[in-house]
Amino acid sequence: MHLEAVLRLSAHHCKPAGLTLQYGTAGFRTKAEHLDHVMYRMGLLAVLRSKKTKSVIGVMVTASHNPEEDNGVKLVDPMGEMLVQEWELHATNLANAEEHELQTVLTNIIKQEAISMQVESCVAIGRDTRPSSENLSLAVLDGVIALESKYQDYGLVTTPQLHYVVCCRNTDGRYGEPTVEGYYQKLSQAFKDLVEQSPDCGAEQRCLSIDGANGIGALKVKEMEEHLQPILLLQLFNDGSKGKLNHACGADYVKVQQKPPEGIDMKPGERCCSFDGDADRIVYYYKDCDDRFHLLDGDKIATLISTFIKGLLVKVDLKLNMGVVQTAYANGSSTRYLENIMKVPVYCAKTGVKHLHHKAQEFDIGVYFEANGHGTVLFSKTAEEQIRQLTNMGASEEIRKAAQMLENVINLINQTVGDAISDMLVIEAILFLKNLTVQKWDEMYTDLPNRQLKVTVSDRKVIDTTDAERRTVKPPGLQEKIDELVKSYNLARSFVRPSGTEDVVRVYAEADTQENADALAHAVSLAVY
Ligand code: NG1
Ligand code: ZN
Repeated sequence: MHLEAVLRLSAHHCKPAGLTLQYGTAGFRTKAEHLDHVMYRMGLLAVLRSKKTKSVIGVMVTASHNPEEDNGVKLVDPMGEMLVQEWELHATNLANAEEHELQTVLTNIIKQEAISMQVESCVAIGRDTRPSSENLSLAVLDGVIALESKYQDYGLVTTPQLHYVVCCRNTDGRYGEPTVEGYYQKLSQAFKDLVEQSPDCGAEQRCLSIDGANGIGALKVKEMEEHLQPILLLQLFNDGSKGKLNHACGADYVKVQQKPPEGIDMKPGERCCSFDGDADRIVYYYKDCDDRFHLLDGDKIATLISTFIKGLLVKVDLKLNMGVVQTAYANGSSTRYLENIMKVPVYCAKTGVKHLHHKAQEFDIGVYFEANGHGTVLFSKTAEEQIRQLTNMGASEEIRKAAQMLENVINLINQTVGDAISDMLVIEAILFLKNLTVQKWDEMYTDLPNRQLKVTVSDRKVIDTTDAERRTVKPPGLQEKIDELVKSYNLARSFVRPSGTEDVVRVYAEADTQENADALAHAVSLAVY
């Protein structure tokens, strides 16, 4: 193996001795100044992964909803999914190798994975709008160049757009044209086809206010806007021209703080939504006439979408099984509504999109959403084929129409990963078709009041969980304490888990009133501390 170029270029991206990081649910994520060497090495790893899979591999530079000073990097696998678990370990080993160990660690990965270095490779690179992202993506590029690989730099893109182009590149364009323009074309066409049959609605119903979190999503919505007119009239706030990325705005802020972002002009009853910093999450909200804030989070989105799809499935009379996948953070009311009223099976997965994605793949139609607004719908090959067949030769006009709508949903939803823009268009289309206001959608069920808190502890790893993170097994006695506290409240539920992206323990509690949810969360925090 000739790795001289790798070692020579690595001298420009030296690892600070002793610094260790872990490839977690969101890839690597930390302060931007600690990431240069990680980026270079992820460039190297992407090339190896590309050679191993004989496919284009994506590298996205972003830290999503985290503060502007942070950054991060994620690898995207051939079909646009997250990097496979076994390679997360390679990523961690490579990122943590001291300079003098780099050659050995790299050679070990090549050997262990039996990678033939002669195989061609190609890496697709994208980045968000953080000030640090451009230089960090150049460091990724250096790694790619060091291994003499082909690459394409897509520049400023949302995370889901990069997942989309990677999937297109590896499926000979069957998923779509592998460009950002191709993404706009595919989505806007599917959106228009889907809403074609909606009742004529007034201008008010066609207006949507978007909080772009001062990030890449804002930029891309501006680019896409003209494709959606005149059906959808978008008003963009926090477009990045003034404010700081994710600062007092964006989907995470709105969800965790349970209040509107700063910088948005909200009138009573108006439909608003917030993207996060890399536009893979979305939450909706509105203010009622009494100035009360109402949040429609990932659970409400999952409910809206699965109800709509289920309705169409009944019409086409296909025996396709549909399941909804949530995490422990899903509001208890949403789970009860889906199971008891909608009669849809619901599953709980561990936090982190890859866990939900894998579970959702077990169904013909798998709807998955994290409460924070990250999610999508997956259609199996069988489901897609059966639906497509009916669009050509449905037994009746009604069946053909319903099948056509399902096909439009398939084209509109970004099946590779949660996507704020794509999810927004699916939601908007359903609201148009069903002639639903945001208030009516909100009334599907009433969320139980809930509270999320963070607790800083000396070592969050002392907490170990089971049952999709709903119960702790370590430290001894903690679960018993939580059980005891939960007993003293009505409709209560609480759990704690170590965060995968921050050095904190997260506490979640829900109960019959906000005061009780707050009190329970507080009491559980003290038990953790
Ligand atoms: P952690 O920090 O492990 O809680 C957070 C989100 C996840 C997911 C990841 C990746 C919550 C409670 N957790 O994970 O849902 O989005 O970040 O970005 O929202
Ligand atoms: Zn994100």
